[in-house]
Amino acid sequence: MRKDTRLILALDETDRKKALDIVDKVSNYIDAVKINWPLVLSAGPEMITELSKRTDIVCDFKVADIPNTVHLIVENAISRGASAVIVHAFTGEDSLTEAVNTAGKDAEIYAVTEMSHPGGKMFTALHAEEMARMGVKCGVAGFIAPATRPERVKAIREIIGNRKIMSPGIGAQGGSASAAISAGADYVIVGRSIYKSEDPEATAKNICEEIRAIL
Ligand code: OMP
Repeated sequence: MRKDTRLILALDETDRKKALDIVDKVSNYIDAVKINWPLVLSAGPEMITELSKRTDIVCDFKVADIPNTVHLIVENAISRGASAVIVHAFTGEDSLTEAVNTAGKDAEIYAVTEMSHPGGKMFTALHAEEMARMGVKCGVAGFIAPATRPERVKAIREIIGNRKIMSPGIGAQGGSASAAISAGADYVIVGRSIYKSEDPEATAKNICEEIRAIL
């Protein structure tokens, strides 16, 4: 995946036409579109293929299952055009290794360490460093770490060397793009602040400028 603007659009807009329109408006300002269940369930998995013709697609299926099921989901997402797939790390080494092996050279696997919402502190945060070390051992391309707690992005960065970090939780969840990038994130993931904005293009542009100013 390219690393140019460092902004990834979380396209959780469930209206297919509106979703495509937003991507058109912000396409100059994003490195990739992240697709999660809301859009896939409302507009169908064909959206992965359709959008992959315009930009890189991160399939955020937060896969959390036994290795065989992980294999089937990751393989399907990649065959539809995903450049990266997000999986949970708490499922353990065998499931994570299966995701990495399934992706091979065709796509990247990102593992969730600590979730960005308040509930993320209850369980995921307690094992985030351990999951990051396991992810490195399993050969994942990168990790998801919370922009709502930049100090935790920094902690994960110290463990994972030059593997990548995508950081969600900007704007609607209270985090800041520049703080996440300063803490060591490669990309910020932004959803509602852009797709619910009156002017998605201007909002995306502002976030890019905020990031560029600190690089
Ligand atoms: P907004 O809060 O609307 O910017 O959206 C954030 C996006 O990132 C959503 O698609 C979430 O599902 C996703 N996300 C988190 O918010 N927190 C996490 O800890 C992990 C993710 C993710 O894996 O992308």
